[in-house]
Amino acid sequence: MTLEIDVLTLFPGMLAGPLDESIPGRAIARGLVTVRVRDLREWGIGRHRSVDDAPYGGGAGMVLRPEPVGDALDALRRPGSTAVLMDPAGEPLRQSIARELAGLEHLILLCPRYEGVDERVRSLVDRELSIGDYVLSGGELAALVVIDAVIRLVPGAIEEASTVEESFSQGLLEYPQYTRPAVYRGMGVPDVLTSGDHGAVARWRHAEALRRTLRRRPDLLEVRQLTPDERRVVDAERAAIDGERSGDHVGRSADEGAGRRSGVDPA
Ligand code: JCQ
Repeated sequence: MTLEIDVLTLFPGMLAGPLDESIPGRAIARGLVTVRVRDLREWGIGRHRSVDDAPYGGGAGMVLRPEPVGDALDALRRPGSTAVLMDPAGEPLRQSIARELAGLEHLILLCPRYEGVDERVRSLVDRELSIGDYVLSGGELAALVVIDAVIRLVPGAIEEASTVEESFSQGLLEYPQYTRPAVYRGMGVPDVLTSGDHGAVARWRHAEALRRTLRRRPDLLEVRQLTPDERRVVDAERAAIDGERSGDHVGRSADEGAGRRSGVDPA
């Protein structure tokens, strides 16, 4: 069972490099995944293979016409295909969506260019995905993000344990990791990690993941049912955070200065 991905783009050259490298490159070389990049202009209209036009009602820029997209999807679709439009107005990509897509047989990723797509294109696809609240010049980089997130979940692409243990599988941010040297620029390594007590290491890592998630992404904890042990860790950390805010706190916690302070984007 191999996952097939067709990418529809006006800039096929943007996809090749990243897919040749690292985990995607190896998964493709092993035949676990097939990625075909197709030039949308193959389905362009007329002698000039036109794919875009000015917006009805006026305004700046050009809009992707529906016919090339419709014809391309007609050519590539089969029973069991899922067509995805990359779009900042789409559903935000999450690990659970990547998991869903990794279980499909055939994925078609449509990469828009220009100021957007004719609204009727939306009726031609199965879902619309965003990779974040910013505008890209086109959908290619967004499609690469989807492909990367999906490929590493295909069985055999990476060591199974790494995707199971992974933070987002558990709905938490990652715990801190350390490697050699034991002291770097005066900064040591937590003693528990060199204690040889595997149970203590596992408990510490889980507590650190909870603390970090509370400080940096409290929204992730709101949608998570905590065990009594987890509750205790989170309550203690919340008390520590309150202490830091009330002013008597001196020094920096490990997570200070690295993440969001208010949750409001000042831009
Ligand atoms: C995806 N976050 C940003 C670019 C217009 C559908 O209209 C457009 C789509 C794109 C490509 O997608 C993104 C994106 N997630 O820019 C312009």
